[in-house]
Amino acid sequence: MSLQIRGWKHVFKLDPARSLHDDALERVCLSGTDAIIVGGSSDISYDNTVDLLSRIRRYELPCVLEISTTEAIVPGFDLYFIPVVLNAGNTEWITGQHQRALRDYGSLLRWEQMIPEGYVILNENCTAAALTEADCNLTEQDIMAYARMADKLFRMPIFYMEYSGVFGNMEWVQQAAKVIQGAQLFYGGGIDSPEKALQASAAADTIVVGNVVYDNLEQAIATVAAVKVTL
Ligand code: 1GP
Repeated sequence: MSLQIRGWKHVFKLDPARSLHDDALERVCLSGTDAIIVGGSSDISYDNTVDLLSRIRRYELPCVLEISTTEAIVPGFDLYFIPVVLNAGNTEWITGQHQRALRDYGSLLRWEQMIPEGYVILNENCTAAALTEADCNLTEQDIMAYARMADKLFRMPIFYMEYSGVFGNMEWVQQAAKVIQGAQLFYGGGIDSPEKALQASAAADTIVVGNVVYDNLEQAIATVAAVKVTL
């Protein structure tokens, strides 16, 4: 199937390792969001990923797996996002795991479903930063260089500014949007209200809303309408 991510303004990211009641999942899936990304940084297993996919599949919206461990590559998603952490200190997260996965499964993959993400992790206190040993001590110039690296040098379809857990520097997101020509700019981190959703959406092409789904469902659902009224 050919699924267009280009028009996505808002996506929810759900963590297979965290529990979400059926009623809450229904509200998320019927919220009007453009898609669900399934992903997380710790305790992701094949079983909890299959379980969450099968529950999301009761609804019609697109469902993407953001692969964070080769042990939990579950068939049946619409698309697979492959993070390449450009500022990782540990090369496992740039090409290490990717090379091994391709060595083992490369001939079996349906390439039209695989979408690489040029990732820059910008919150030094998040789990993903610790895991990847990311260098988060970056200037605006450093970040713009990563934006160009993803967009121009590697021609990745997505450049993802990841502030997971905190609301980031929107001026930097706006600057990245100016620098990028072909890639789709994803922003994620700390969007916990319609106001922040609107701000982030003004800067990035696609906003990713995660934690607030678990912390305050009403606010999470309200982020969708905030973005949709800007359409
Ligand atoms: C995390 O970018 C997402 O990968 C969303 O971040 O959980 O802070 O909303 P939050």
